Amino acid sequence: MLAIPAQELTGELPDPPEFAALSEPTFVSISDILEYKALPEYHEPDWVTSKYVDAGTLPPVAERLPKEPMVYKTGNMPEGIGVYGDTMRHVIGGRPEGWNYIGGQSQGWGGIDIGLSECLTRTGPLFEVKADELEPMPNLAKSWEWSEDGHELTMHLIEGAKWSDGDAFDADDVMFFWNDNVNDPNVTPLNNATPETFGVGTTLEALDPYTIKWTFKDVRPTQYLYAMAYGSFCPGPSHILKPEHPKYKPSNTYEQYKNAFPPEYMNIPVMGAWVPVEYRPDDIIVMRRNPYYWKVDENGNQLPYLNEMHYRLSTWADRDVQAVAGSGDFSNLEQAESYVEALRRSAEDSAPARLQFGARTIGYALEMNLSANGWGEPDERAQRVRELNRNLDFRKAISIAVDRQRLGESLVRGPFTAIYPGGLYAGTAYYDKASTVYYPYNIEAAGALLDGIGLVDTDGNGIRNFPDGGPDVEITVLANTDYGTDTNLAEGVIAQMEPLGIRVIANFQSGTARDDMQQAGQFDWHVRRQGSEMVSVVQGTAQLAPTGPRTSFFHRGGTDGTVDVLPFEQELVDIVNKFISSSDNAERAELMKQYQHIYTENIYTVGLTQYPGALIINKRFANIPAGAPIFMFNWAEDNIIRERVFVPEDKQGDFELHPETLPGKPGGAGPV
Ligand code: BQZ
Repeated sequence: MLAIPAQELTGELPDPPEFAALSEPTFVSISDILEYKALPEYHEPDWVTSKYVDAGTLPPVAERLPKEPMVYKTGNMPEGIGVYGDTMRHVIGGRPEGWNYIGGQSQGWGGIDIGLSECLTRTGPLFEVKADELEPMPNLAKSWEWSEDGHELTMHLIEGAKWSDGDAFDADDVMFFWNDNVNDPNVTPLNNATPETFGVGTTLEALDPYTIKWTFKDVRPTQYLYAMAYGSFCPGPSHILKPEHPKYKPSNTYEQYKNAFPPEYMNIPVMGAWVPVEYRPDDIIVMRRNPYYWKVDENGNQLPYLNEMHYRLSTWADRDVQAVAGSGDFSNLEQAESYVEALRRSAEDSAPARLQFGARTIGYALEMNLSANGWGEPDERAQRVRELNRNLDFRKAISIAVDRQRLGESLVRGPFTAIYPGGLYAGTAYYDKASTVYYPYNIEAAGALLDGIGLVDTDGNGIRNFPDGGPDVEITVLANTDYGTDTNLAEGVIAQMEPLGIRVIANFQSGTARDDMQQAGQFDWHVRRQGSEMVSVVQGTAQLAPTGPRTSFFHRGGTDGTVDVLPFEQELVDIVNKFISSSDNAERAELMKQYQHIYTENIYTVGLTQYPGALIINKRFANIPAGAPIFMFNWAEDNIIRERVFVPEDKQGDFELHPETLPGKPGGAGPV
């Protein structure tokens, strides 16, 4: 068979169906949202004063705050200054592995780690920042300046802030995170906090307890300020973690360090607004207000307004159900199968929750393991599959055997889903349709391509064989059983490969196991919900290409530590590195057009479907920013700035499980 010329396989990418998204945010400057300054007086909930300060077990609030706390400006708060009280009842599908986030443990997602882990900068709320002023917000780093030659970035940490147990936050915490977690090859912090995430050859040093200095190879790589936000630069409590780290406690293994603070360990010190004080397996995590939280409103009220946070340990689908029903308070509606019912219930006047759709920022792709030099220690079968994955004609055949329209409609009918060819999402800042190559559904041409590379059914059992009378082509597909959408789409891919004569076998795993298998490279194919790098580009940028041995989700370093990138991948790496080192917006936009063209022309991943998410929040809450997307630079748990959210007194529920209590001592039994 003559190879079918490429131009016959490409086609016009249909525009996504019109979808009336949510109300647009009011675009502001970062200085409209917050500033750092000393206020003449500070306040706290009355019961904190009467039960703790007056009893002498807690210093007065002014002594618990930094010299210049972060001050949220009233003008940016939709309902203004709030009142104390009530709880936000989250429902999540994950489960806590333990509290050592920087050691690589998940707390179950769903906003727990986002609430605990304060990071050098913050990007979630950037959805409402003017496009021409876009840069990460200050957070633990309150200001920074570049050196004349642009290679050095000096950052000033907030001074006098404390962990929730009263221990000082300072550069020791930052350097422990950087030296003994990010740069210790035996530690794998969560969310891709790897050295190359901050640029190969980048160094960091502490100049004094509140000043750190980055030194970069590139000139003014402002891009790295995004990597200093949540998930990749959120220091942990070094006074608690360091004593368990093998470098300081040689009798400990790295596994023992990672697992030194199991879910039962209560009151882990945090910089976030709430501290875990109760854990009931498969039931609930309860968190109480951090009495040292370093943020206030313009009247000097120490935040958060909400005294308590719940994380019901259930399923992600149940999160939607409970938020719509009113027994839960929050959900990111992201599994399209439940859209119609959620919309119907929320349209009723008596509906307890507001449901607001955003842009199409949820998307799924089929990622093929492209490593042929040992990542994940493949056996002979898996190695053969990887060689196939690295063959463009094979990826083309798989891509044009996928009927994306039908896949999307299998989740939900209506104007929600759109054909997704892979790469940057339509409708986002750096997307350019003209740069996007699309290979429409063409099952006949798919078969011809496979014939052309020698995959034919030599033993007549309906499954194509590897060349020279090899075994049947059998491929496993990894998917996350925590989400019905993940496994439904994977089942759809399995079914659509049958007429092509490729046997795909389900390898469906729960969230933590799935995350571990992906990190370890133990998969052939993976149906994965794409990250913020495909939505914003500036968040998670290092994940856009194998810019280092541990940055890509589907192509990492092999047994010799190097990534055996394909030629087009090297082009993507070069483009991403240029993007990161450029501060010229026109050049960055042009680079992303090149990226999108090379990515989609080479079918770097097989895009499947994309659709909008919807934020569901109980109507009693105030200060929910208009137009908050469930996912853009980060998830809505960060975007809505929960520490400013409050419930007006006349609407407060009686949901607090530990009213008028505060976190106890680290490792202690719970709230006191
Ligand atoms: C949102 C998010 C907050 C992780 C997780 C989970 C993990 C992935 C991803 C989402 C959950 C919710 O997403 O689905 O709506 O609440 O937690 O962190 O899918 O398995 O590893 O990347 O963020």
